[in-house]
Amino acid sequence: MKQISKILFLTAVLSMIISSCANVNKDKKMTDGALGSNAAEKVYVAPGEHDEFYAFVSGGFSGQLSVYGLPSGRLFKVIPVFSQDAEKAWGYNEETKPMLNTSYGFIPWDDAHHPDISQTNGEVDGRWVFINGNNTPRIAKIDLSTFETTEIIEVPNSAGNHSSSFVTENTEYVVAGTRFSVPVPQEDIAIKEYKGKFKGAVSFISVDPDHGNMEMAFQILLPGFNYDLAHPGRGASHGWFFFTTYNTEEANSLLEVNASQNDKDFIAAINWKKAEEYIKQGKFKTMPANYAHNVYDEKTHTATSTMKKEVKVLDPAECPGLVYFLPTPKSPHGCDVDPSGEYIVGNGKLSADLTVHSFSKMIKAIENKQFDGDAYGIPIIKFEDALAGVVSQAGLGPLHTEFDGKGNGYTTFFISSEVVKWKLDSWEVVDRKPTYYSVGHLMIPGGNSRKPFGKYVLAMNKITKDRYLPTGPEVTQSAQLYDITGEKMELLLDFPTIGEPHYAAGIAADLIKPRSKKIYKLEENEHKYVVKNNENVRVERDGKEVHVYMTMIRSHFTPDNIEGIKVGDKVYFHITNLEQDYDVPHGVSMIGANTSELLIMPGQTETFVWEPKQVGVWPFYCTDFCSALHQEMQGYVRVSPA
Ligand code: CUK
Ligand code: CUA
Repeated sequence: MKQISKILFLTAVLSMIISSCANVNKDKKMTDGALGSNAAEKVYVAPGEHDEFYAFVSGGFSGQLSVYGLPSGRLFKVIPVFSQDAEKAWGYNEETKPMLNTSYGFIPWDDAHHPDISQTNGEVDGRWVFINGNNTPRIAKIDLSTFETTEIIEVPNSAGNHSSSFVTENTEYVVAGTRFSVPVPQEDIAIKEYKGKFKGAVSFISVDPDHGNMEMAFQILLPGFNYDLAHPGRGASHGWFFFTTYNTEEANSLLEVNASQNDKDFIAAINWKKAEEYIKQGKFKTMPANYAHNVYDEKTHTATSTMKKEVKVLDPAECPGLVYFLPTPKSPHGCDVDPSGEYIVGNGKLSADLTVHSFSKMIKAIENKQFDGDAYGIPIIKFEDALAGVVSQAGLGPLHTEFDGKGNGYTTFFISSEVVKWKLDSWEVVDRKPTYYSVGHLMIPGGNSRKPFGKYVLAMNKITKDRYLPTGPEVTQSAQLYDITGEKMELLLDFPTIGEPHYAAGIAADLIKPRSKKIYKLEENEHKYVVKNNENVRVERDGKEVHVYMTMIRSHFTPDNIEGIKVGDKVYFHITNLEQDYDVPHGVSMIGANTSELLIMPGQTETFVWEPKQVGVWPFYCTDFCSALHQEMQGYVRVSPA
């Protein structure tokens, strides 16, 4: 009986999807009419003026993070994180290659989903933004004084690093979770042995409050469910972390009949302060684990990769009070905590309702030991005992919720393609607006914190269809900006995004701007191959290896005529940009070098490798139009027979 109603429900869902695609043109007319007359004025940022907010939008399968201004939707920068980027030589030059090292070798790609900005006292502080790589599990940190990726840590015992990267309210930890449970440690076993044998791990990566240095503090080994999304507690619930799960059936094949049988899956509530106590008491196991920890050092302008060998692991069955399960209907996806920390919203993606759990009721139920059995020794709290309320019949296919700090929640509905505004405490729906089309995440700047800037919501859509000029079979994905200052939301703007925008993090520009207009000081440059003036430029040979110590300044290279290079040599060009003015980079590129060009910032040193294959005289030149004499910025290398 349960099976049949499940199948009927899915059929209904599928027909909704099909009909929503068929309604594309009808919907479009609706939006044209629905656009407020002063929408243009509200997003217009006059030439020379600055946007009010930064938005960091994940690039999904592009592996990058892009930086937009809001409300204008202007794209400022694409930060390469889990990708090679020819524009910045990221992953091409000798300095940054180690950043993409993993226990599987050099992996210059990943699938980046969830950025989250560091917080102090529960408010976004604009120091760092973290983002997860899903595929080869990693967490990266981007320094918001340089907008460069400065640290990447691999996550062992994990696969499909999806419920990541979210920070606690003083950035004590950035947290990662596994989507795919796997054998831990990995072993060669039959896949149908999944149930009971496969495990999920959630990872608490500590962040040093002064310098941001990350470290794998500990992992908690959980039953073999899929840990999909996560959110930290805040305020009263600070010290807890919440993860949605699906496939609590522990099916090894997620055909609908296998994995969606249970009417309710769980939100795992993890008491990480308790975990810290258990770690202090030595209640952990040390497990062997291979994972890379890569750090970019600003002084030496160079990354180093270290391979780590073990990790501390806690087992909830041996640590009472560490983990509880909150039953949550219909395969929950998003897991969102409101600014007060009292409400935990679980969005069942096969549901029309949102389930809101109460943190204080959960604590009471724990104190009174009102449990409904356990799963692998983890107590299950009775659904009704922690329930705060239900936002019912709100739409179809709820995914994610954000908050405006004024008592409202905003939830995306993928299947019915809309953003729905509802009231905390009364749980009534007060507004809904269509998205174009099939929205995934949404973002209110500061929406993950105790103090959201409740002015705009940005919806990130999975399907674009007819919204832009067509560009062949591949159509750009898009974001849409809504004004949420009034009772009703108002659609203001569409803008295209890069890759697939899964999630974004936003912050008032004033919290970042003052620190980010920095330059690298030449006198502080400790690169191994720096030259700080033209007296020290030179070419040094060590067997077949040649090191060229070169400088660049408007508008010439020194030296610019290099001889004595032979076919079969491996030539390292170490080039220092001697400029000390803001915004005067120079580029360099060499014919036949497959290492991309280098774009070198004032005061910085970078290195590329060239392995000449043919005798002759070969030019190199500056790739960045730097002065009226940019076209004069060139040189030659003479290559003689071996
Ligand atoms: S997401 Cu990663 S599948 Cu809803 Cu956070 Cu798009
Ligand atoms: Cu330097 Cu163009």
